[in-house]
This record gives sequence, structure tokens and C-alpha cells, in this order.
Amino acid sequence: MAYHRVETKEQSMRNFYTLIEQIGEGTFGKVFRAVNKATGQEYAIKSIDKQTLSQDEINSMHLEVEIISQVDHPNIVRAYEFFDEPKTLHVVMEIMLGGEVFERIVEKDHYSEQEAAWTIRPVIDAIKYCHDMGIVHRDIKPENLLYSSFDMDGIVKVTDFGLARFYDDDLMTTACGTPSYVAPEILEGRGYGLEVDYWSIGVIVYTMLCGFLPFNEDTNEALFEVIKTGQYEFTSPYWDNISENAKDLIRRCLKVNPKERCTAQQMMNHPWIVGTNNPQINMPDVANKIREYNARRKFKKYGNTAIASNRLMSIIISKRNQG
Ligand code: 3AM
Repeated sequence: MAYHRVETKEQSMRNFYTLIEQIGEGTFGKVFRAVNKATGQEYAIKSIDKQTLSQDEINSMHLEVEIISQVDHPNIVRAYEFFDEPKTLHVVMEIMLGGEVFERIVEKDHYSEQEAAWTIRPVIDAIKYCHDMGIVHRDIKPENLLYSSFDMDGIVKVTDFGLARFYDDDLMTTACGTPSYVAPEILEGRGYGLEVDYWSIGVIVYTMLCGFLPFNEDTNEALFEVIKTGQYEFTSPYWDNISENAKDLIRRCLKVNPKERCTAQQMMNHPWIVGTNNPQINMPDVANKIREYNARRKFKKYGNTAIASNRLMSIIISKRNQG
């Protein structure tokens, strides 16, 4: 991947790319649709205003780029160029034009457990690949699972490695992630490892099969409590017709003790993910519930109630100080 330290106007990103429109907003910055002036090829460019970042966060961006430049997997969004400008950082990425996984699910004429398993399987494969390389994503959530295109052959890819880290044997202690998908050990402020990604997969699979979150409370305090104690249920009647295999996978992912949690390799071998026997019955009610969930997510994201992942740390710290 090309790295450009930009010192003159001629070297700036805008000299090579035309920004067309904003298409998203991530943990650390805005994402734009852009066109390469020389080739006419479309890309996504993530731009981050350095002034809004601490030195730690700037370092984190450099790390993100270092990480994505080493990752080469069909289900992980590729990055091509990095512009380090005096005021802004830009990452030029493969553009994902097919939208978020949860948005696509609700457009299907037919949505069954089998389709849910086929959708999540490549994501688990991507996570396994990262873990084998010693990289933990730490922010696996539906917004970061995108389709490459709207065509039938569009494939799911994982994006936003803004919170990923090279994982060594030292357990990480930084609080990060997105509240509803975050693993208990992160909230406990304990050290944590690759297993945080397995927890997030469990939350996603649960939500894919009923359209609501396993952990959902009105206040963050209550939310953190149910996550830390692993209090969720397969609520009747929504879960009555879901297969035992699906529930078994979720139970294995949502173990409070990370050491007991199912790994990506084990998930790939799990009968529900292998998926030769999954129910193929259409689940229109689940699709409807996912549609409602999508609408609530979008509303929260653009409303005042959203908690940016990087603010989670300060919430935990202020809670500690109060206590
Ligand atoms: O702000 P929202 O949630 O609509 O879809 C991604 C998300 O959009 C989009 O940026 C936001 C933060 O992840 N996004 C990220 N990478 C992208 C890419 N490579 C992307 N959109 C298109 N192509």
C-alpha cells in the first residue's frame, strides 16, 4: 500500500481524487465516495480531521493503516493508499456499494436460518484469518459488515479496522467497542483477548435470528450489568421455532468467561455454520423486526443518544470515580 507524507499541495489527496459525496461516518472519521482522477476508478476514502484526535488516536490511525496493509482476505475490505496531510489523514479503500448486511437481509424475498448462516460464515472466516495473523478487530457490529455490490455476486466484507490491534500475549486493557456488542471482560476493565470478537459474533447471530438484541436496556448502567452477568434469554414466542443448533452456537459465543467461548475455528466447524441441515423456512416476521431494529439504529446514530465507541472509556472511568 502506498504511504504518502503530504508536504505540498501537489501531493495532497485532492490532487489525485475527486470527492463525490459522504457515504458514512465511522468511529474516527467520515467516509466519502471518491473517483481517482487518472483512472476514473471509484474508491471509498475515509478522512479524519487530525485536530479532533489525540496523539494516541493519531497513532491508532497509523496502526489501522499498518494493519489493513497486511490483511489480504476476500472478506475484508482492502486499503490502497494513505495520505498523511498536515490537518487530515485519508485512507483510500475499496468501495463497498452494496450497503450494510442488516439492510440487505430485509430486502430479501426469502430469509431463513440457512440464509443467516450463509451470510455470517464468511465474516467468521475473515475473523479467523485476522486472529491467525494476531489481529483482533474489537468492533465487530452490523455497521461494519458491508456488501461489495448490489449484484447477486456481491460479497460480505468486514470493514473499519479503526479499533483493531495487533494482538500479542499481553491482554489488552483499553476500553473500546460498541456497547450492545461489547464483551463483558471489556466492561469489567479486565484484560481481554481475541475472544471479544467471538462474543460480538454471538450478539450478531442472535440479532439476525429474531430482530432484537440479546442485551438491551434503557440505561447504559443496566446494559453493562446484563452483559457482565451474561443475562439474556431466547424469548418466547420469537425463539420457539429457531433450531437448537442456532441456539447452541449462540450459547457458546455468549459465555461470560472468555476461556469457555467458542473460537472462530470452532464456529467454522459448528453444524449451524456448516449449514447442511438448517431450516429453510421463510421468516418474514424476523425480517420485519430487523427492519425496525435498523430504523432504531439509524435514529440513534444521528440522534443525541448515540454513544461513540471511543467515549465508552470515559463512561467507565467516570462511573468508577463516582463509585
Ligand atoms: O455511517 P454508516 O453506518 O451509514 O457503511 C459504513 C458506515 O456507514 C461506511 O462508513 C461507515 C462507518 O463504517 N463505510 C465504511 N467503509 C466503507 C467502504 N469501504 C464504507 N462505505 C463504503 N465503502
